[in-house]
Formats: sequence, structure tokens, C-alpha cells
Amino acid sequence: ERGASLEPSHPLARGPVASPPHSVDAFVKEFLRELNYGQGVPLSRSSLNDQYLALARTVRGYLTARWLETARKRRSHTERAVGYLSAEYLLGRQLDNALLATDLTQIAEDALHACGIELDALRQVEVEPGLGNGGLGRLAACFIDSMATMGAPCIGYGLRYEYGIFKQTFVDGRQIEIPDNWLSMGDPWEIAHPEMEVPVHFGGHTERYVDEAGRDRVKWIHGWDVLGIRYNYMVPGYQNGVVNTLRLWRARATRAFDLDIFNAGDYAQAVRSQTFAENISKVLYPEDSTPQGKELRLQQQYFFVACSLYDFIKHTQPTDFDVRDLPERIIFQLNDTHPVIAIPELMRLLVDDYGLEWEDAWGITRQCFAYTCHTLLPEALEVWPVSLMERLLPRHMEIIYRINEGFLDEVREAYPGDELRVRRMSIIGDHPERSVRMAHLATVASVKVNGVAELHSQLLRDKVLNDFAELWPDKFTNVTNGVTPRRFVRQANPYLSKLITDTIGVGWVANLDRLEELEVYAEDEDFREKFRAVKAANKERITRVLQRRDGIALPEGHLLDVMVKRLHEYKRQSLKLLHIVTLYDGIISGRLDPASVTPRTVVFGAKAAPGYRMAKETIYLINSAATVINADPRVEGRLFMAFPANYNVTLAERLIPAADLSEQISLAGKEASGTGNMKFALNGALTIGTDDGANVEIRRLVGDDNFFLFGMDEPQVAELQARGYRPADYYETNENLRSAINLIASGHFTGGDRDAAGLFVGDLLSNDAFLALADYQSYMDAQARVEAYYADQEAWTKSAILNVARSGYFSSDRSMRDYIDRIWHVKTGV
Ligand code: H53
Repeated sequence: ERGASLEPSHPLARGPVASPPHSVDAFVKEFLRELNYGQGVPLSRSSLNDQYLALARTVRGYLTARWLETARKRRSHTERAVGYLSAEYLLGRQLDNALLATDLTQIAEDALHACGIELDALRQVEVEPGLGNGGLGRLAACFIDSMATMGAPCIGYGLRYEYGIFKQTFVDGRQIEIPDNWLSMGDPWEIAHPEMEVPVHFGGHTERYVDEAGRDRVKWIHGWDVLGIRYNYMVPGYQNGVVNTLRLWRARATRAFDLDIFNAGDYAQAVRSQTFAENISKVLYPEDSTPQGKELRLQQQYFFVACSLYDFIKHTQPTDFDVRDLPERIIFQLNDTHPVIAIPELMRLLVDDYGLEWEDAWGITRQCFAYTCHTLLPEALEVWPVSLMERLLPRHMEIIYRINEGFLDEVREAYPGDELRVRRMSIIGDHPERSVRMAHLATVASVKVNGVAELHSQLLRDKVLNDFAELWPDKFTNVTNGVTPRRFVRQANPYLSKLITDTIGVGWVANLDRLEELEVYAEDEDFREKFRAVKAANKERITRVLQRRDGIALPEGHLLDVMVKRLHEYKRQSLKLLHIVTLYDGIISGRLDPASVTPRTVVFGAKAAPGYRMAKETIYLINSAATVINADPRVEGRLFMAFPANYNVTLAERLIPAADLSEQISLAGKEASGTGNMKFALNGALTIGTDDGANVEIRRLVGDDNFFLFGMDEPQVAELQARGYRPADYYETNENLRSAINLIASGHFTGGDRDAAGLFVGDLLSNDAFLALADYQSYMDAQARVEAYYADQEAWTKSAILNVARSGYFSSDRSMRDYIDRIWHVKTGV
């Protein structure tokens, strides 16, 4: 038997070996094996981290068998897959999700118990991978979850940042950023392939030459290279045996760099240049929806996209694959403009490397991409200076020029003589400097362009990309965002999940429309009482969490009012602050009897981009107000503010299920969709919100009676702005508003320091770009309606139940269905 080899065709060589059995005994055995042979420690001497890593690897073992099997099945057919290209994936913790997907939660709990370990203690050890900023990154994570659950072929491509979104702490109320060294304890979920190197080139210049066939060709003489190293993550479907792949890239210096070091006189300088190459995947840029045009960011974008296209063509397709068949095999979804450089990259591959004619290559490229726009803020649409492009990616710049030429010919043909339009639509803009408009490039090359909520898609067509929608009306479509019910209801809210499952069965987890079966229970007193007990239990849980995590002691019996999202002026945390300050001001000035104020706790969670001054000032003011208000006895404990630092996915999972009231108060026409809004509704919070983003659809579905609408709608906003908006008008005519602003300006919250509130107040009174003062009174009135309604707990609970029952639409499974039907046309079921 010695040395007997397995032929490649041998069943054991073709694998996968069977998944370990679903039993407590088998799980114990796997776990101890991972602990002993993986971590190299006996149970008796193992640390919590050892135990967590062993547990994660045990669960990963169960996933791996399914992953290999999914890959094997997919290899045998040649159907089209989705390549989701995203610079961000805000995954959240992996352990619970993997346990749920494999239906191992109970088994793991019992197995660990047998080893004298509490599963919950190990859950706390996991550091969440924060490879995203906010909505866009979390959406990508929800989408890949749903694709796996639908058994749809999808590979997520992105960057393996060594440092994810910064950790936030507060010092004297001010935000301090701490690097997120999330890999420092090891990441048991990733599978590295250091041997899989993808070469990526930068800089240099191009040269023309004539090939053997006498054709004019272009050669890119690279300036410098880096290598892309592949890291795989498993993306399990919910209890369906499917496991898809998320593939993230890390940058490594090439051997040329190493050789330089070897040969160089200046050893230290040579090592520095190696660091330079590896910097590409070092850190996630912390701006959300307002990108800074930093060179390293363009390097990141090109790096991950170049790795991904190369990987898809060379590593996932058969060796005899013909690139002309690409549109039958793949549709790349561009998650915002961040990966749009993939378009000229594919052209370069097809024309320069595969020798296709330009027109053929363009015909193929135009079928391989679809573009999702996630914003309406003009400053969020990325542009790259031509000078930077020419330096970093000279060949791509040439290709973009040529694409633009052909495109502008099309425009001129459709609109003869309309040069103004030609200039508006051009992929190259001239002001303030010559630059590439990535959203235009994406729109020109894509099969479809979609917005992320009905209102947003309509505004894209009517405003931001109007010229394009006129030229190609059929290219534009809407896919309303969604969230995964596995993570955001089933895992995050076990009490509600149990109540739902006990009432209508378990089918809702993979078919969220079934929540509508709960509708009738809104009228059932017994059910309402249970529903309230769930909320109460979730409030107790968040009270424990905030006590342990932040040392915050939440008062009991309050309406829990939650505003969690990135700090941005358009989202209007300022308006929320004005509301609380108005109540407080009313109480201390004697205009408002504290006994008449509904006891309310307002919880904020928000990170500000480190360079965003106004956002940071707002954080400081919120913290300052919290300190003063919480300590003021005149309030008689009826108002409480909490601002736990470092809001992240893990905290969201604890906080959202406990909320009574969801704050979605952006200026109409600014929030593309919002997805937090969906998570709250699904967990039985009522929304106070503007007619913006997906709020519009939430309100339509849950009904006006179960939603607190306020503020101007988008046409009213446009009209007011056209008329000329003067915030001072509102300050002068609204007494409560004036008094609240004066209180802030007086330094009441900032230890008497008027300057500390100066920037905030000054901007509100003289600029107020997002019309907080214009919506103030309407917001205050809506909050008064909230208080009145909350006093009737039976009515409130009915509304909360109806929010749950009518929000099934907001499952990301439905979003994926829409993408598949309208854009991707891929098959599901494996
Ligand atoms: O994308 C979310 C939307 C949300 C929008 C957000 C977003 C980013 O997080 C980053 C960049 C960007 O252009 C947009 O602000 O409204 O819900 C997912 O679509």
C-alpha cells in the first residue's frame, strides 16, 4: 500500500470528502481536533481566542464540503454568473451566520457545553470585518448572502483591506479614530492562496507597433507592477447546501522589488518601495458617499478590478475558453463608480492581449457590465483628473478617449447641432480641470443602469443622468434595495423570530413575503402582548449590551428613539439634535411641564469621515448635549441621550430590534435609498421620516397610519431652493427654534464656550444646505404625533406588527430576484 497514489479520477481525489456528520459527538470531535492540531493546545490550556479559532474552523469545515460541492456542480455547466464588483463589503461577524446557514447552532452550543464552554462567550471574541463604510458596503454583503440563498451563481470581488473602517472613540466628546487592525488575532474565515499571483501593472507609457498580420497595435510598457494575492471567503446560503465565493485581493510586491532590495545600495529605501506596492490594500478610505480624489484610491480601484477580470477569465473558465463568449458567461455588476475602471480594462484585455478588433471588443464589453448608481449628491459622482489617469494608467486613458469619440459620434447623430448636449454628456469633463466622469463611462458601457429606490431611480432619469435617459430610455431601471432577513431578523432578533415562527411557521426566513400572514394577528390581543414582550426583552438586552460595552446606563420604560447611520449633513443629525434641545429648552425655561413629556431615550450611532469638519462638530455637540441633559435634574429623567461610540454591524444587530422609533429624516431627494430604514421596519419600529429614498416605498406598503411623515417633498425642496432659501427667516419667525438655537449658541452645552458651537450654529443660520430649519416645525409636529400615539400602547403595537407584516418586500432576496429578472438573466437553483 505504501506510496500508492490516487489517480486524478479516483473519487477521493475528485473530492470533496463528505461533510462531518450533524451530531454533537461529531462536532466535539472536530472541535477538539481543530483545537489540538490546528491551534496546538489541549482544551485544558486553551485561551478564549484558541477556542474561538477552533470553533470557527470547525464550522468552516462543514461549509467547505458544501463549497466544494457547489463549485463542482457549477463547473459542469456553462451558465452565466454574476461578478459583483465592489470596493466594499461590510460583512459583520461570520460565526453566527455560518452556524445558522448550516443549521448547526444548537449542535455547536451543546458540543461546546460538553467541553465546558459557552457559545456566547466565543461569539464575543470575533472581530467583525469592517471592510466597508456604510450602506453601500452592507448592501453588497446582503446581496451576496441572498444570491447564495437563492442558489444563484455569483462571485463577489473586492479588496482585502488590512485595516477596515476605523474604530471610533470619544475623548471629551470628540471623535478619535483608531486603526482597525482586524487581522491581528488571525482570520479563521479566509483561505489564502499566496501561490495565486495576478500581475497588475501601473504607469509607464504606450507604444504603437505593427503585428505579423500587418495590423496596428498598441503595447503598454509598464512602469511598475504589483501582485494580487487571492483570499477566498465562503458565502453560505441559508440551509440549502449552496456556498458561493467572495474573493478579496491583497497587494504584494513583485520579486522585482525584492531584487531591487538585494541589489540596492540603499537597503532601507528599497524596503520602502516594497511597502509602497503593498500599501494598495492597506486601508479602506473612510469617506462614505463623498470620495476624495486620492491617487491611492484609484490604484486600489484598478488593482482589484484588474485582478478580478484576470481571475474570472483565466481561473474560472476552461482553458479552451474563447473570450468572445464572455457575455454568455458573466455579467459584472458595478457597485457605484468605484469599479468602473473595469470597462477600459476589459477593452485593453480584449484588444491588446487577445488581439480582437476594436468594434468586436466594444460589442462584447457593452454586454458585460451593468451599473448601479447609489447617490444623487453631485460631489459623490467620482471624477479622475486626466493628468492622473495618464500617469497611472496611460493605456486606459487612450481607451477612454476612443470610447468617448465613438460615443459622442452617437450623440451627434441623435442630436445634430446640439454641441451643448455633447459637452454635457461627454465622458471627459473640462471643469474645474480635465477629468474622466466615471458615471458617464459606466452609463455608456452598461447594459442597464439602475437606481436603488423608486424615487432615486426617477431622479436619476429626470435629473442626474437625464441626457442619457433621453438617449437610451430602456437602459434605465430601478431595483429597490433590500436587506437579508437572515442576519437582520433571524439572527439579530431571536425573540421576534421565535414568535413569528411559532405563529406562521419557519418558511418566512427564506421567503419574507410570508410575513404578510402576520397581518391578521395585529388584531389579536394575545399576540400583541407577546409582541410587546419581545420588544421589552430586546430593550433589556440592549441595556445589558450598552452597560457592558460603553458603561451607559439606559433608563427603563422609555420610548426608544434611534438614529444610526453615517454622520452626514444631508442625513440631518442636526435636526434630531434640534428636536431634543427644543424639548429640553422647553422644560428648563418652564414652557413645558416635564410631566407632559413622553419619557424618551434617544440613541445615536454615527461615524464621521476623519476630514469632515462639520460632521465632527455635530458629533461633539451631540455628546455635549447628552452630558448636560442627562445630568440635569429639572428634566426629571424624562429625556436621556446615548451615543455609544463605534457603531458597527454588531451593534446594529443588538440595537435595531429594541427600537420603537426609527429616525429617517434626510432632506427629500438626497438619500438614495437607505437600508437601515428597512431593518427597523422589519423589527417592528415605526418610522418618522421624510419622503425620501426607500422611505417612500416603506410608507406606501406599511400605510400612512403606521408611519410618521413630515417635511417637504422633493419638488417642494427644489422649488424652495429655486426661490432662494434663507434659513434666517425660519429662525426669526419660529420662537421655539430660535430659543433652541440660542441655547446651543450660548455655550450652555459646551461649558460656556460659545466658540465651540460656533461652526454648527453659524452654518445653520447662514447656509443650512440641507434645509433643516425649513423642515423643523413639521418635524416637531410629527414628534408630537409620535408622543400622542405612543400613549396608546395597543394602537402603537398594532402599527408595529403591521410594519413587520408588510415589510417582506424589503428582503434582499426580492432585490436579487429583480436584478436577475431585469438585468442579469442568470439561472437560480444551484
Ligand atoms: O448606498 C446605500 C443607500 C444610501 C447611500 C449609500 C452610499 C454609500 O454608502 C456610499 C456611496 C454612495 O454613493 C452611496 O447613501 O442611500 O441606501 C445602498 O444603496
